[in-house]
Amino acid sequence: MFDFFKKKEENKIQTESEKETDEKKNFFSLTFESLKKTIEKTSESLVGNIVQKIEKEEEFDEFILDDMEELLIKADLGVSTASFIVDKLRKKSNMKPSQVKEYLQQEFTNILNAAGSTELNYKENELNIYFIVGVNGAGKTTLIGKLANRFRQQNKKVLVAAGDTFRAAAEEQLDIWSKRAGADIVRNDGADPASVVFDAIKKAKNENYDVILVDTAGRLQNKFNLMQELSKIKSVIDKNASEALRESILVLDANTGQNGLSQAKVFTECVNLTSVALTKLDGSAKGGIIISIAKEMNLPVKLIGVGEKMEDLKDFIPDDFVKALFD
Ligand SMILES: Nc1nc2c(ncn2[C@@H]2O[C@H](COP(=O)(O)OP(=O)(O)O)[C@@H](O)[C@H]2O)c(=O)[nH]1
Ligand SMILES: [Mg+2]
Repeated sequence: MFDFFKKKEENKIQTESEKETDEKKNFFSLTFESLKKTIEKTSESLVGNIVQKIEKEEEFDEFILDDMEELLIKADLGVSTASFIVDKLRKKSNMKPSQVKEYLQQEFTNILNAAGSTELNYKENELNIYFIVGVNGAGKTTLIGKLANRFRQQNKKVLVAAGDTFRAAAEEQLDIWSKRAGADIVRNDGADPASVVFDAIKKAKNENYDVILVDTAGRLQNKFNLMQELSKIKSVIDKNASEALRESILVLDANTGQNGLSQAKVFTECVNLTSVALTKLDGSAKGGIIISIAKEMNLPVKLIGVGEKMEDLKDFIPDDFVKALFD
């Protein structure tokens, strides 16, 4: 009798903590159903089309393997990742086309896991600096607004550094996002971005901030200047906050696919990137790029943008992503 009640009590506690996990999941990561919906089109091009076509064949011959490689490239996996996957398959002489789905699922999982932990770096009671880079329009400023909101929800003290000083409108936009999120901002219209970051570090240290989010410009038209600007910001952080935890995030628009990826390679030259945030995954058919980023840039995708609203930033969880792709 007593045991019975005890058990019931335990069950109740478990259910409440499960509920809490679910609520957290809604805020930080997508539920399985919404993830499935978000990557519906990607799943169709990356899995549906390929599996449907290959699965019904008798044996893997060169013709079918070539076909499969082409379909993978079309689904934005990129030439080198597609041929890596197909070459490996070519060597597995006992594999049948009916197993193509399991094979792809396993390969995608392996590639994503090999790119490293997808958890956003954060250290309690330290200064955490997020250095956000990427081409114009990729979604940097929006990402900063969403990240500011996320850290504020966790009661962190957040400072935003307006390092895109080229367009006044850019700082205005950042100002609006920061206020909405309840974060403070350091801006100095028209000033050198590196000096804005310098001021932000000083303020953050004096006033005990937990987080600095550094916004930057992304004008690829003047590549040399942009790279110099970013290198300068990087050395300001190196010199003035070497002890801070740093995450350097490349922001990529999912819809730009392979083209975006090759553009983005210039950023690896001057910023020590630690991760990628893939934006505009909502409705995109080109989400296959995630596999390509992991394989070719050897960087984990840590965050995904799934809409224009403040809460539309989610953690990227490889196992969930692959499961939803193949479901
Ligand atoms: N649908 C969708 N739109 C987004 C997402 N992230 C950013 N955007 C939109 O993309 C456009 C460019 O974003 P912005 O942050 O200004 O890019 P930046 O030039 O890199 O700073 C804006 O219209 C944003 O609303 C996303 O995850 N989903
Ligand atoms: Mg911007």
